Amino acid sequence: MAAVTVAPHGAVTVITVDNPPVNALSQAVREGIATSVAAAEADDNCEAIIIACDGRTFIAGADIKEFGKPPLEPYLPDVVNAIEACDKPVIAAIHGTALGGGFEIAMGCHYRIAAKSAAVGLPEVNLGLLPGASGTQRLPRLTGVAKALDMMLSGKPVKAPAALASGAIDEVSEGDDLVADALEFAKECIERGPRRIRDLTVPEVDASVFDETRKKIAPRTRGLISPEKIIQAVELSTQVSFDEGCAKEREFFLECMASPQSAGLRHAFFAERAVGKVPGVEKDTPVRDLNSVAVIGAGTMGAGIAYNCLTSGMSVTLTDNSDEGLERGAETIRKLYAGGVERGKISESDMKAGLDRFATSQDYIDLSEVDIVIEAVFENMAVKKEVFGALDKVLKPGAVLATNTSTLSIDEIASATSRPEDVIGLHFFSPAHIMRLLEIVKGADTSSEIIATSLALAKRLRKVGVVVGNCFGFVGNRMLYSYGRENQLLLLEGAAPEYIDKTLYDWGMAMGPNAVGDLAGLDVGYKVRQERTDLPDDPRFYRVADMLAEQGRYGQKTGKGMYLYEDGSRKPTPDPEVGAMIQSEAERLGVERREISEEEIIERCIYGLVVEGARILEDGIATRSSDIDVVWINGYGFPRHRGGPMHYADSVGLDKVYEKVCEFEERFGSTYWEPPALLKKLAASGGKFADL
Ligand code: 3H9
Repeated sequence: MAAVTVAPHGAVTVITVDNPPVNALSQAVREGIATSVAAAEADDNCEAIIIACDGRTFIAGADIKEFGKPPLEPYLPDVVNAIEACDKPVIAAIHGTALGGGFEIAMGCHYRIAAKSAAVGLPEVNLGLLPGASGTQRLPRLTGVAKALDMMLSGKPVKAPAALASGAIDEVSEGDDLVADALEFAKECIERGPRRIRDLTVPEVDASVFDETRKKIAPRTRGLISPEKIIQAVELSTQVSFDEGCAKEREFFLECMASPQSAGLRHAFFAERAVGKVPGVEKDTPVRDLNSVAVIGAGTMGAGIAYNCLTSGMSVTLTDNSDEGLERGAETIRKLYAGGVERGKISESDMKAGLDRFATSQDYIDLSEVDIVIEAVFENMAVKKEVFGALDKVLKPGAVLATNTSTLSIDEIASATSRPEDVIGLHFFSPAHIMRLLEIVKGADTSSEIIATSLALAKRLRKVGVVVGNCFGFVGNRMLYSYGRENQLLLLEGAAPEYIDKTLYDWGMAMGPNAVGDLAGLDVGYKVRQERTDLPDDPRFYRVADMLAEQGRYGQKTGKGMYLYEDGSRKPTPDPEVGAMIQSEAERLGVERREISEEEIIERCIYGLVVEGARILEDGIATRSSDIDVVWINGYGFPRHRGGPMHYADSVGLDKVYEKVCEFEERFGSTYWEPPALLKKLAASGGKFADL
């Protein structure tokens, strides 16, 4: 089937793109559009041209799979320019989403009509790029600078009615038949003749808008190249000719495309789409209907999960073993809703409908008809087994039994029930209604139907679900132990908490590990370590965190932990007392203190992650290395533009990583740094984790 087909409709030629799944601009599509437009232009019977798409969407952009490979003619900017140069009116008929190069094709057209449900956008920034087919020069001419900057820097698509109001499109189709409406609109366009965006001037704007925008976006674009390039390109649209602006845009685009940042972001894009493909879980695996959920445990996590389910349209029963706990949980949910309404994220009526679907109970008997339970009680095996044993007695057949444990064995929890095939881990990350990651932990007996159902639930909750195997800490927390271990050792060896935090923050982590510890509560990890029987025989292991927890310094919640938090503030202030405590503990343990470079901090913490990630792959706990990347980007604040720890290691080169790990083994011993066989093998063969 040809990717582009042509059909005459009286005096109008309709060019239709059909390149599933999202009509990306592959070479065949570019060529098909270019030759079809040229043929229609040469056709004496044709008075106007419509470019439309089959399938679920208008063109969703350049074909990202072609990026990084040698470019093939015809190039997209040339195709867009050829459309615009056509002497017959060309109209884009947009349904679904016209994104990136797709919207640039639409802006090459002389007119744009969109279905009411459609959206247009330039999301290249999410891939570390800027629009590269003259979008930075055309959009400001259509909408003005401020709107254009907003669309390109946020990457967010704009719905048809708002796009119409801003001038990005010319007409909204209210009916069910977009092409029929486009044919009608074409009559008007024939009267008006071609309207070329290149001939428009950018509306006047105060030049200060560019610096103001830089300041506004700085906190969320830390270390990124492409947002600055977008601002520069749009600024040029107000200063130089259209063609000069396009030439500069091309230069910026190629620079961004060649950057490791764009490679990391593109990797993250495909990695997040690969997680849905789980070996043994076929596409047609039946998925259970989940409309009602019971959340067991009304603490911060339980309330967050309940709120997340409510805002996704489910009915929720929250349970707790104390009246007080239940009331606190319900209050948290009411406050989250009120906050959402105040910020304009939720309407009053959605809040009311959500709270109408919300109930509390202290009796498991009330849960007999729910479709799924998510347990979020205290992290203790005996308690969890008791809860699951009791739930097993009351839940209807077919109900999903999920635990939010962050470390404990799913199989042991499942053993407390008569239906281990229905038991699964759903590991949410705090705050549960915000963090995008859902680690889906399959036990030895978990059925593929329950895994498929959990993946569908993740989507419904607007999360990325990653299916992982059952071991202590699964993927995320198992690796966190290695990362945290190196942080803790570095503290004893002489690096101050704020120095380590700043170094890793500047490298791109959302927060430094010591600030994270204080936020999560140092008592939490302390209690988990107390329960573990498999920890290394090393008095330095998490010694600083244990020492602080033993002194009741739990972090933000007690006003002091690794840092001080004065007068209820959440801003960490270095505490000289902690410095002195660490120093005397290091002396007691005979740890030599020294100057530590930023490079060493980064290499020890990040390669600590990579080494554990390689072991996780060896053990078959993660399906593919990119799944590990998705876990760390979405659950642990790993910089997305570095593509996740395994992609980062691939980009450094596994031979170099291996060499460094061997050096650390020499310096610090084999307990933590013995290179995994997989790393050694890949390093020797010039391979990558991504090739596995
Ligand atoms: C660009 O255009 C640069 C230009 O300015 C200049 C060039 C010179 N290419 O997300 P889904 C695949 S940069 C190739 O699950 P949804 C995706 O991998 C581009 N493949 O569906 C998946 O494959 P699989 C600017 C693509 O309905 C399948 O399609 N455009 C592309 O949830 C379904 O994807 C963008 O950044 C692509 N461009 O969401 C848009 N897009 O089934 C990126 C998707 O094998 N795309 N695939 O796993 C999206 O945002 C969403 O895919 C979309 C649909 C909203 C379109």
